[in-house]
Amino acid sequence: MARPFHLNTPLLESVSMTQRVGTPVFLKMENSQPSGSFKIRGIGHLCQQLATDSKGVVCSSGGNAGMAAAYVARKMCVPATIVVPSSTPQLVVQRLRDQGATVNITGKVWDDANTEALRLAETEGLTYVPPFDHPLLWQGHSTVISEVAASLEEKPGAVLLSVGGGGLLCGVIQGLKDVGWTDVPVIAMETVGADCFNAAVKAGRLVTLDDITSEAKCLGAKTVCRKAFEFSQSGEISIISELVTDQQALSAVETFLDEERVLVEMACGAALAAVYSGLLHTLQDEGRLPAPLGPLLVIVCGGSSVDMEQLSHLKHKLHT
Ligand code: PLV
Repeated sequence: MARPFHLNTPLLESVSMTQRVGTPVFLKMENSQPSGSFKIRGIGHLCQQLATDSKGVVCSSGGNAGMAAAYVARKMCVPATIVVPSSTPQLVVQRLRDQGATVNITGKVWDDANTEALRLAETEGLTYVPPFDHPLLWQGHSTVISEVAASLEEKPGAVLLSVGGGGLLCGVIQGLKDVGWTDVPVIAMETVGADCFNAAVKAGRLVTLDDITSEAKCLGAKTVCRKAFEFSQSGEISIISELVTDQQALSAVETFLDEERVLVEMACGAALAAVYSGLLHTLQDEGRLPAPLGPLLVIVCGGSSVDMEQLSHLKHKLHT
């Protein structure tokens, strides 16, 4: 089998988060992947399976799936077209171009960009790379858990992650099943206004949001993938779906920068906010999470849609 494009990322114990949560907290540092996020695990795997003889790949993205597709395509010497919505910050467009990709800006939200990517795949004969809805992506993402299982001595008490279209969630659940950790609950975080998974869980069916009103644009799919919804219904693994505000997600990004010296984007801040906002304690008080909780595994999903300028722009916009 070809060598994967992703790296085995560091698993760091966070002293400050451990103090806050009162249980050991381990950070899986997916921000240190070559493309800046976990997305390269699934997209690298998918492209190795589907794009070896491709005349080009086309990926619709809020940013990070595109970064992964552009990186992988460059390594495979295949041209990449990345379709992003107009909400994508200029800094991401530039970073995609720096990876050698052609950037196509279409529509207002990811769903619009995806329609265009599917059209291009059809008319130009390009290989379509979905950002979150494909079994090969989930298989690639599942390696994040097998890596943890190989290095963490104790089974985690819970896994904390962010949900956009649900690809990471599906991959983590697959990984938990692969290593036999099916009794480990997953805390699935979204922001208000990019909450397609939470809406589906509440309604008991797939829900398409009218619009994406959150600034966490990389969580901004209007409909979660069917597999993620099915996992929430099957009860094979307990999934706790929770929301934070944009302000909480942004403030988590800042606290993480101060305390861990790592800059991540708001999509990742949504998961981190569960620690900093005290949500985990609330879940324990409500009996929805065990107390005491074993080690908490946080998937630090990362993201490239952030720099100091973007951070101050968001602070200004959200009045934090
Ligand atoms: N971002 C996707 C989907 O956007 C993208 O195209 O990049 N954390 C970060 C930093 C992300 O970029 C994403 C997804 C997620 C978390 C959520 O992952 P998902 O979509 O697999 O649930 C619209």
